[in-house]
Amino acid sequence: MSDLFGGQAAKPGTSYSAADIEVLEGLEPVRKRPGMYIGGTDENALHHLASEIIDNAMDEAVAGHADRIEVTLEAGNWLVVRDNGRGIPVDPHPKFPKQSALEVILTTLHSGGKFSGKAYATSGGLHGVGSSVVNALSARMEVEVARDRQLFTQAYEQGKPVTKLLNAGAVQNRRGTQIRFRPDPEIFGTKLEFKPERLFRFCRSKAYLYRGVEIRWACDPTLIKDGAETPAQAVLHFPGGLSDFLASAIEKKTGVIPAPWAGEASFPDDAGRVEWAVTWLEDGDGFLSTYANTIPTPQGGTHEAGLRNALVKGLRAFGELKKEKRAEKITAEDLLTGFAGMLSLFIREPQFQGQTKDRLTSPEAQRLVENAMRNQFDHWLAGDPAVAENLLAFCIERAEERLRRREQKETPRKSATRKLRLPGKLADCAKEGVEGTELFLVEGDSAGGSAKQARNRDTQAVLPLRGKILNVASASADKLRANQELKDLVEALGCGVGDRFDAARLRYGRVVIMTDADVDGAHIAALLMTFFYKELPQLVRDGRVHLAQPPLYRLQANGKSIYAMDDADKERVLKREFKANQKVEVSRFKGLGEMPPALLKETTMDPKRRNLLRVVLPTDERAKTADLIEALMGRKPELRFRFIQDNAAKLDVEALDA
Ligand code: 28G
Repeated sequence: MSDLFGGQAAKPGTSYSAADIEVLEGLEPVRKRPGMYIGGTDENALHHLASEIIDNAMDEAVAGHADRIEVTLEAGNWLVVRDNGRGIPVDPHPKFPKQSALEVILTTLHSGGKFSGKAYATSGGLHGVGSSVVNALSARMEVEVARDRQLFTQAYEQGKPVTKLLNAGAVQNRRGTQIRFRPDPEIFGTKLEFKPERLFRFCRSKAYLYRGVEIRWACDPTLIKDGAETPAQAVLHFPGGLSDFLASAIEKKTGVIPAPWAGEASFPDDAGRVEWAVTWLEDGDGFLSTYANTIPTPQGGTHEAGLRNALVKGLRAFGELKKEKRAEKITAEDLLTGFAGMLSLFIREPQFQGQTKDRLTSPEAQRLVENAMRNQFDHWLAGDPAVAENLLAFCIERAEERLRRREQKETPRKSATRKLRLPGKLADCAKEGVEGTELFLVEGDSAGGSAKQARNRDTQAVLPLRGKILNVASASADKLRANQELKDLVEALGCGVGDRFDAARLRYGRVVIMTDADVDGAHIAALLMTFFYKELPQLVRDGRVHLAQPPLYRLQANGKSIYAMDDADKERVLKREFKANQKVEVSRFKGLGEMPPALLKETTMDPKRRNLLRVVLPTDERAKTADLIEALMGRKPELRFRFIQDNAAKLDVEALDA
């Protein structure tokens, strides 16, 4: 064997045959060439030791035998990992009756896989294989096994037993394995130490990936340098699993769909299961993190291919159903732009490629994942067609963008002369042309985020404007032109202002001013109306400028909810819609940004259900104009608000049947 596999001496006192070769090798090659086993001797390699041991404990949990793992970092670079699983068997090993199974596991190298090009996989059935490597590279390792109400202990140094397997007596409420070890400074040098934040993050991601486990983290407080980031103690348990993980990863970024799509499925014949949580982000970079038996697979692999196929095929089929021909263009690339997703696969013996194990190669994974996800994706798309159509439009947009880019590369400079410049904050609609399209002007990024989620992205574009725009009534033309928010607005509209106004270049059929239902919102609406009135009167004359009417109150009683625009409206609704003695719950919306997107859509943006007001020029234009400007720009915001309300009812705006 030594001659066959790297010149190692065979383990003394053992007889071997070809069939035994895989399990017979001692640990000498690990200490001689650590890089071959843990990828080097640097900080990453050091942390590899921790992940091997924690992964073994995770294996025991994922297999359903443990539900708690404790990870403790002690001063002096000691790491302690304990699980409440079955405990590594301690009975004599069938092949080497003089040694316990525990000792064989901790002192022999499963080398066959290594040299045949497969990784020595830890997680996924090859229980305890990595722990011998860790043992070999540890100055000392102390193992405790609680099994059959007995506690067993044994210690090793540099991979060699320094005590016998000892029976430490009876234990009542304990079962499982504990491994306490200190990496060998002869291998890693005297300066390298475990980093609390790295270990903590690792533990947290494991807890997210397997909701069936609780990980108790503890760390000697003197080791923590970044106090705020890494706690000295934590109980990590996430019943929401991947959904929680995704939510923590995307933080508050706006999704194209109102909530991530999450699901799980078990494969037939006990072949394992898959979990996922995915969404698409309005802006910012996406990511796709995949795992097999909680091991990260940054290079993807067969499970990832399954996810891609399920999503592309599912979305294209949905497009076909909706008679949307453009859906045919969608590729996986379009779907994964802005995509934020996690996929976690559990199968019995996952195969990984290469020593770094960062790609899954198990061929069956693709079909299993694709079938499970495709089935549920179809249901999900059918379950909420409005959301699905939005997603479809988003992906079509990406596909057309990609095709446009390619075309531009292929026909250089031809069409570049009349290139359209659009503001970065604009979330444009997919549909081109004026017919049926709308531009919503909203105040601030928060309301902008809600509006982007609530819109129909095929026909509705959103432009968030920051803060109060310039007071248009008093600003000079130069100052007007220099104002970034107004510049963005004009750019988005495409039609130019003043002498350069060209109605033919207008990019939307309607402009909708959508501000909060409060005094500040009314002021901004007034400023914008004045801007249109002064700088783009043609749009007003053509009846293209509108006011949205977001509700200020929700009135609820006995499962009935009605929305009210303002205080007066609230009183009216209370009288008209509810009985005098009825207890009505009244909630006030703080602003559009606080409103759930579904509600914003339902009450304010959905053409089928909203009430838009159209801004029109006063009938007696000359007489009213001065009044209008005066009232809009007066000192008291209340006055402006009243003006808008009054005129919404009477002169300057008229109700519109959308
Ligand atoms: C604390 C830190 C890391 C572990 C177990 C449990 C078993 C085991 C580990 O068996 C040998 C080879 C295949 C069965 C399995 C116990 C079956 C029955 C185990 C760990 C025997 C390895 N009873 N828990 N290894 N197998 N935890 N935690 O390493 O045939 S390793």
